Amino acid sequence: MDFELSEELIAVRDLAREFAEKEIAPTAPKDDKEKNFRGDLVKKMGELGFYGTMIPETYGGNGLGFLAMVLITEEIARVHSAMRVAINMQIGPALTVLQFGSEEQKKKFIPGLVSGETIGCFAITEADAGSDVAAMRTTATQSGDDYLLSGGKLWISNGPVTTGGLVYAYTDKAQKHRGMSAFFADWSAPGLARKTLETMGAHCSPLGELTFDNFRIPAANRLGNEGDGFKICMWQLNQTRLNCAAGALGVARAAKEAAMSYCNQRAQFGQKIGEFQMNQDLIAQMIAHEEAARLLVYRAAWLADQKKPNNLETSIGKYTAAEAANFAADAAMKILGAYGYSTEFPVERYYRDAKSYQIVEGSSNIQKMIIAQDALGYRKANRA
Ligand code: GRA
Repeated sequence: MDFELSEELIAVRDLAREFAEKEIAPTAPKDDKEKNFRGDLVKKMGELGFYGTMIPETYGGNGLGFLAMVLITEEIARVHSAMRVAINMQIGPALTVLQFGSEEQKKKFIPGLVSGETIGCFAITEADAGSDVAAMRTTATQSGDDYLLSGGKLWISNGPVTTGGLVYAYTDKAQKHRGMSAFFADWSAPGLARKTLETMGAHCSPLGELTFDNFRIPAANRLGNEGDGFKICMWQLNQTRLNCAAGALGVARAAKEAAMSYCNQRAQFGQKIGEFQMNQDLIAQMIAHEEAARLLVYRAAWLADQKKPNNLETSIGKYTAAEAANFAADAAMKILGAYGYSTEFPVERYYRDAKSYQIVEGSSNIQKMIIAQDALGYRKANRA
């Protein structure tokens, strides 16, 4: 077992850290308050190759691997969690097309996502289909050379701004999950209405509702065969879940750093508040939870880089990292008191953003279900 990062990975991590601190951090509070979508930063991250780590050079990537993606994502999320979502919106569709697309589809869709020219997304969730993906109702009916989509998607990251990404719909509702299909949509096609939704956190990651009224997708944009959609979706979620896990590490670290710096600066009752054992307890737990989560997330990424099954390990990593982020944000709030609660300081943003990690990409309860059911032999988590 080797716990050292290679020189190449250290260089990538340092590049992401420098970019995050110089380009994202200075305006993060303002961007959060004003709910700005920073398309310029999304483009710059593309130019730096942040979306291409799992993509071969043929399609515009750099092939540095999953661990590189995890390192980059943690650094970005540490300064502004919402900007981490932007990474996932590019890599999710790019990786899925790489895995399931035809050569023509790969050439057509992947380079734009990797460069940030295309603003990506993946539209899975619906009003009545969150944890239960198979309960979705959107249908895709073939009409000549196109499919026409009816229904709608809810809580779609990048929904208001996406230009091209994945959408899942039933081509045969009678077949339950085996009748689901996956498509790559050009969101400028007719038949789409978008609405921006308001949320507690992740303000710079625009969230939307998409309504389809005979929304047109060329049949040539279907990934795989009709009926492959559910398995494609499960595969995709396993990749994008890892990005969320890495993002949660970044938030946990940011909250811990804020708490530690305050502990050494603030004095009450004649001593630094870090000298109080109750605060030391919180600091120790923050460190232990964060480091445990990081090792689990690295293990999942390492398995992915070895092309070994890793769904179970990804769920364990995502669950642990999401809980570590929430523990840390809550503990930082306790340590900073009014300065944590104040909107003039970043801890309340960490607190709001941390919450999203217990919800997105399979809630903490879904991860626990996957972990426990695998252990008990009710459902196999790892797939080839
Ligand atoms: O027997 P079969 O041939 O019908 O196949 C079954 C099973 O073998 C079938 O699907 C197969 N399957 C898989 N195949 C490949 C199941 N899992 C996998 C897999 N990983 N790979 C049906 O299986 P099932 O177990 O009966 O399915 P289910 O009970 O309907 O659902 C399973 C499960 C609960 C795990 C799934 O629905 C799930 O993961 N739910 C969570 C949904 C989720 O993560 N949503 C995320 C939305 S996107 C988002 O949050 C964006 C955030 C963006 C950001 O912040 O970055």
